[in-house]
Amino acid sequence: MSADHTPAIAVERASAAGELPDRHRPRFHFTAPSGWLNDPTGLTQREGVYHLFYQHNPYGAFHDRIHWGHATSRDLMTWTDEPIALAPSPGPDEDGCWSGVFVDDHGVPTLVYSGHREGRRQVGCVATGTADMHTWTKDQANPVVEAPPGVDVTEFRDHCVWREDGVWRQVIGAGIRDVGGAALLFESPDLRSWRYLGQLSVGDVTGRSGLGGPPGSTDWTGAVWECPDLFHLDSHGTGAPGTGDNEGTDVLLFCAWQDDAYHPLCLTGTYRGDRFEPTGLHRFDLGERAFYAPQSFRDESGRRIVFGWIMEERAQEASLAAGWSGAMSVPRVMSLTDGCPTFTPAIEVDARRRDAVEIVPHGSDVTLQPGAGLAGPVGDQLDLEIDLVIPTGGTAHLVLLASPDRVEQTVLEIRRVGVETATVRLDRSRASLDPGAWTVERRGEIPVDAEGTVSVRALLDHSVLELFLNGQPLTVRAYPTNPEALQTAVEVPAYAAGRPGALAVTVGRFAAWRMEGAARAGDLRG
Ligand code: DQQ
Repeated sequence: MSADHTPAIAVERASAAGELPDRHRPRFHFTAPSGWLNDPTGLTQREGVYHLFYQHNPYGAFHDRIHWGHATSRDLMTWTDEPIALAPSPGPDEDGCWSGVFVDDHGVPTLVYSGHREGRRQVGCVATGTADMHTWTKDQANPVVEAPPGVDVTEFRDHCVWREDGVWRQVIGAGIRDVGGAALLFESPDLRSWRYLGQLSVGDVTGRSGLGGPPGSTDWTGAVWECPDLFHLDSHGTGAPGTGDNEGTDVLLFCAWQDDAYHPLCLTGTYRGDRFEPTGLHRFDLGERAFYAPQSFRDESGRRIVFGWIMEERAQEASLAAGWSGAMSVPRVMSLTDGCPTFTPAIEVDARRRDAVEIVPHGSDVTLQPGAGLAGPVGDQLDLEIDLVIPTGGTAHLVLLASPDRVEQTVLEIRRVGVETATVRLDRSRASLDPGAWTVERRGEIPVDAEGTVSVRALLDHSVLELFLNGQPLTVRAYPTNPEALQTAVEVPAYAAGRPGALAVTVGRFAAWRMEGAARAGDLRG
C-alpha cells in the first residue's frame, strides 16, 4: 500500500466517552468514543482477545465518510479503543470503508470490506494487517470483486468469507432488480481473484412466493440484502457453513432493506453445493430496525456470538447535539431451540451485575390479580430477570422507565393468545414527551410452554432496552424527558387487551441487579 492510503490514525475526537452531558447515552453498551457508530464488522477472537471493528464517523454523529473503528476486549464488555483501522482514501473506498469481515489468511490478518464511492455501486476490497492488528494496508489490487456482469444488480455490498475444501468462498449482499434481495456466491484461491458462482439465495420483493410477507410486513425479505452472514449451528456448537452433521441447521442471516424499510431476518435450511435451501424464515429481533446489521462469529470457546448495531430512535438533531449516535448490542449467544434460533446475553454480561435484589425469590410465587402490580427497582441501568406464568387468555405488563406520575412510561404487553403462543406488544406511545422520540409500536410472537411460562430478561441501559422473551430478543430505544422516569413494575391489567375480563398471573421469580457501567476501560464511573 502506498503511504497515501494510510488512514489518518490520530483522529481528533470530539470528546471522551461519558463526558457528554447526555443521560440517554448507554453506559455498559459500547458506543464510539464520539461521533457516529453503525454496523459491527470484522468480529473475531484471537489469542483470547476479542476484536470489535465498527462502522464509524469520528467527525460527527452522522453517517458519512465511514471509517473502521476498532476496539479490543478480553471479556466482551470492557473495551479498549485501538487506532482506527481503515479510513477512506483516494481509490475505490474514497467515500467510505463499508462493512466487511476479518479472516486469518494463513496467519495474515485480513479484512474484506466494501469500498464506497458516491454515486457508484460498492466494490469488494481487501486490506492486510500487522500481527498486532494496529496497522492495515489496503491491497494494490483493490477492488478485488465487483458485481457480476449479466445480473441486473441494484446494490452490491457486505461480505461473509470462509474457507471450504482448500479455497475461499464468500457471499456478498445484493439486490436484483424486480426480484429481491440476494446473497451472491464467489470463490477464490487467494482472496484477490474471485469467480462468480451464482445466486446462493434470493428473496422475493413482492412477498407473493411464500418466502416472507408482503412489503410492509415484519418478515418482508426486501429489495436488497445487506450484511449476509452464513454459518452452521447445532446442539454441539457452530462453525463455517456446510460443517457439522445432519443435526442442526445452516443459517443465512441478512438484513432486508429498501430505502426506509429495513430489518434483520434469517433463513434456516441447508447449504449444499452452491445453493441455500431454506426450510424456515425467522425474525432476528422483534424490535425490527432498532437492532440492525448483526454480524456473528465463532469465538474460541465455540460459541456463536452476535453483535448488532442499536440505532437511535430520536430526531437526528438530538444526536448531533449530543455528539454521539449508535450503540453496540450486548454480545448475544445464538442457539437452536426446536429448530428455531434463540438468543441469550453472553454470560460475560452477568459479571456487570451488582447489588442483587430478589423481589420474588425462586420458589415463592406471587399471584397478581387483575389490577395488581409488583414494583421493581428504580433505575435505568439495570438487569431484570422475571419468570411469569400466564394463563391462556391472560395478559401481563412489564413497565419500564416510568415517571412517578406515569406521564412517561414504556410498556411491554405480553398476552398469551394460545396454549403455545404469546404475543408481545411494545407500547411507546407514552415513552417520552420529546416529540422527536419515536413512538412506533413493536409487535411479535414468542413461543410458550404448556404451563404458559414467559421468562423475561430485560437489560436497561439509559435509552437502550434489550429484552429477551423466552429467547426472542426485542430491542428498542426510549428517551423519557423526566429524569425521574426510572420506575419498573410488573402489572396485570384490570381488563385484558381486547378481551372481556382479565386473569391472574403468577410471578415465579423477580430478580434485579444494578449494572456497572464502563463499556470502555478506564471509564469506571458506573
Ligand atoms: N451499513 C454499511 C453498509 C451496510 C449498511 C455502511 C447496513 O455496508 O450495507 O455503513 O447498515
